[in-house]
Amino acid sequence: MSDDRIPPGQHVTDRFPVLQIDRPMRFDPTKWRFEVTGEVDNPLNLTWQQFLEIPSVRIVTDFHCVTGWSRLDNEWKGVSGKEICRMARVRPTARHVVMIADSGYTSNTTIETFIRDDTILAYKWNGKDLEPLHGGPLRSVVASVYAYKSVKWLVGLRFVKEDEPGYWERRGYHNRGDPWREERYSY
Ligand SMILES: Nc1nc2c(c(=O)[nH]1)N[C@H]1C(S)=C(S)[C@@H](COP(=O)(O)O)O[C@H]1N2
Ligand SMILES: [Mo]
Repeated sequence: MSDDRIPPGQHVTDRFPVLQIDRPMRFDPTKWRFEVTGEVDNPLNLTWQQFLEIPSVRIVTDFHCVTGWSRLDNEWKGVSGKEICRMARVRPTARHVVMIADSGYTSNTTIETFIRDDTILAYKWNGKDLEPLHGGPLRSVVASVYAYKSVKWLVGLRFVKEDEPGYWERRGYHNRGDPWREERYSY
C-alpha cells in the first residue's frame, strides 16, 4: 500500500474493529430526535423521518484509529457537515462544534474541519444501514482526523465560540488529531 494512503505509524486492516467506552443506543425511530443548538440562528430538533429527508451525499473515506489501525475505502451515505451548518444557519461567531452521543460521549472539532467534504453524518456504510455496533442509526465521520472524533450514536451538535474538548480530548488525546502529523497525544 502506498505511503500516501497510510499515515505514519498506522497499519491497514480489512476488518472493521469495534471500539467504544459506551454501548449501542436503543433506537426507537418514533422517539429519536436530532438536536442542533448553540451559535445557530435556526436551532434544529429533527425526527428520524425529517433527518432522512435532508439532501444526502455519498463519500468514500479512510478511517484511522489512534490505536494504529486504518480501514480504507469506507463508503458512507448521510448528510454532509456543510449541509447541517447551512440548515441550522450557523453564526459566524461559532468556531467549534461539539458532537454529542446518546451516552454523553462527546468529541469536538473546528468548524473548518466540520465543513470539509469528507465530514458526514452517516446512516449508511457500504450500502447498508449503519449497524448498531458501528454507531447506528447515526454517527459522525470526520475522516480528516483520528476516529475518536467520529462520534457513534450521534444525537446532537452544539456550535460554540470557545472550544470544549470532548471525552478523549480531556484524557490526553490530541485536540486536533491530524493523523498525517501523528497528533495522537496532547503531551
Ligand atoms: N459514542 C462513541 N463514539 C465513539 C467511541 C466511543 O467510545 N463512543 N469511540 C471512538 C473511537 S476511539 C473509534 S476508533 C471509533 C471506532 O468506530 P468503530 O467502532 O465503528 O470502528 O469510534 C469513535 N466514536
Ligand atoms: Mo480509536
